[in-house]
Amino acid sequence: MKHTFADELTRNAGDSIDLKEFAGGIPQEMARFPEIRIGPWWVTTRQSLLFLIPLGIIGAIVAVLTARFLRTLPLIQQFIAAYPGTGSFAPPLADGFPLWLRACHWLNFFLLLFMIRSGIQILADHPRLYLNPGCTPGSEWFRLLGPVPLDREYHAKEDTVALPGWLGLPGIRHSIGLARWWHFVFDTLWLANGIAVYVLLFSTGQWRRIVPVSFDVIPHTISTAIQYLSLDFPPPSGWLQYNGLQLLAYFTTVFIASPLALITGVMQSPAIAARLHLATGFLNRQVARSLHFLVLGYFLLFIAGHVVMVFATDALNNLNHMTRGTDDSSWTGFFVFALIMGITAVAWMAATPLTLKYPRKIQHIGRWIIGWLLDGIEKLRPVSNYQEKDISTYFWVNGTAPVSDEYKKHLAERFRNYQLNVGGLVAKPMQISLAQIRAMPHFEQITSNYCIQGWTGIAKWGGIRMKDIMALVHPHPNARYVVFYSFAHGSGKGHGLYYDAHKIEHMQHDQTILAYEMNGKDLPERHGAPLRLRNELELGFKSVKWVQSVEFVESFDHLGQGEGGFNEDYEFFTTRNPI
Ligand SMILES: Nc1nc2c(c(=O)[nH]1)N[C@H]1C(S)=C(S)[C@@H](COP(=O)(O)O)O[C@H]1N2
Ligand SMILES: [Mo]
Repeated sequence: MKHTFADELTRNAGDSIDLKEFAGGIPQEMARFPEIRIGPWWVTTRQSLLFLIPLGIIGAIVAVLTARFLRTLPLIQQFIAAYPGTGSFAPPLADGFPLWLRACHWLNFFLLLFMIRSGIQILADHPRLYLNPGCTPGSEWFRLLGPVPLDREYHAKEDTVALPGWLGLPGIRHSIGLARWWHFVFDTLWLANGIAVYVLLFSTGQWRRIVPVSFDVIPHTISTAIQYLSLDFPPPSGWLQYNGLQLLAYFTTVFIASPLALITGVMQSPAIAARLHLATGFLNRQVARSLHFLVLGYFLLFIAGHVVMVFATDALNNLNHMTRGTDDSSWTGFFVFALIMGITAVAWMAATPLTLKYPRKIQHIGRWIIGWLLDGIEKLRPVSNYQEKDISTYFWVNGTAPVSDEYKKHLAERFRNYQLNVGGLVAKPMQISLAQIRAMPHFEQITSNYCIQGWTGIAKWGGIRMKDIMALVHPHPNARYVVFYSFAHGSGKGHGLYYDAHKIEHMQHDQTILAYEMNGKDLPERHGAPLRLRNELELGFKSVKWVQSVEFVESFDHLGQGEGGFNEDYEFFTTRNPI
């Protein structure tokens, strides 16, 4: 080999974030207020969601006036007398709120806050929501910035937005790597808490609070809704049984919205989608992202309504229920609540500054907590192959093309003198020309690229299997990872080459290929000519473009910052990316 590629990676570049360099030094452009597309296609307009404010106010006034009018009607009065709110659908419990329930409730609240903040940050990395798997510009139904410029090559990283640091976690542009650690670690804790709640609900009888056992829940719910809306509330009953509206709100939150959040989250995983064939149709990642976002909307509405009702109806009593587990109206519960809020506020304010100050720690703590989970999902085998008709018309681009003279020369010569280096822990290191590569067995696959940022695109890739390369070079038994080095530099100044390490097991999969064709034509420069990797189990960023060298190694600790790839080193991404 001419030189070692490891030398072209910067060592000891530090573990901090310098905004002038981070993510290529993109300026901190803020997100716009959300815009949605409304109307059928011939009159489609984009409207800022601000229109919901006057609409909400008018709607609320109309609803209250209607409910008040209804309550003057004898028929409705009889109905409310017959169905006051509580009934046989929820027989009263023997006791109030046990300690486990109160503890799980507050833990759930705490975890949700950080899941929501990091979740919005993840959205800000590709702040558009679509229903089609190709993410065609202009087809998004929701966005946090203006239209995609179509008159020039536009990179997905330019399509990120910043958020205020108190809202997003950690706020700055393209901080998705760090946001994902928060999101996934807190998701996992939330899931564990949720499983505990399910088990305890059903083993203690507390499930009767929130699961209706008879259909009279429906008239009681209608009745309670009219009573609340008329601002003449039904009598409080929450200590031993909830009224219909409360019960259904909690039931929806615990048994519908929460599982839906989990399912629509997991459906966005490249590994699971590549295993279950989810890239097209109604289960595609863009539908999952959209639903995941709508579940967030539900949670925000629920939290707002829940908090308003706690305070609008016998607040001190409610706070004692959920803090001390007593049914009285002393101020003690309020003070316990204030303490919980104080702790939460401190954590809230500290999360962004600490994340920006110690990003490497966040990455390592996150990996320590959930690394095993990612490792497990990575054991799946990709099997999905889509059809020609599924190929996306537009395909987003990420990463800046190589600027080296060497690459430019190859490009000008149409890669006639290009040679792929394959070396490291192998019995027969090789340099293989593109002509030799083209003479090897050719495979095609139509698969979806899952960018970490959220976009997807389906393309037909043609090339050679990595396992055929391995059969030629004979890796040593101690080779555990395969490192792909690009001709291109990563986005930060002086950070060296773009590279990424893959598990050697993944190189044995039939769908792990080095592609030199895209959609039946020579691979275009912007998509990685002359060769790019496709590992269908992993997020897009691991599929290195403009590959110049492949190295078999036992460990990647000595490469770059030792995290397993350019984005792992400088953008604090996960090394394992099946999700
Ligand atoms: N050398 C190099 N390879 C790269 C990148 C890059 O920045 N540099 N970006 C990655 C990312 S983030 C994604 S999602 C895919 C996108 O592939 P595409 O640009 O062909 O759509 O390429 C990956 N390969
Ligand atoms: Mo990506």
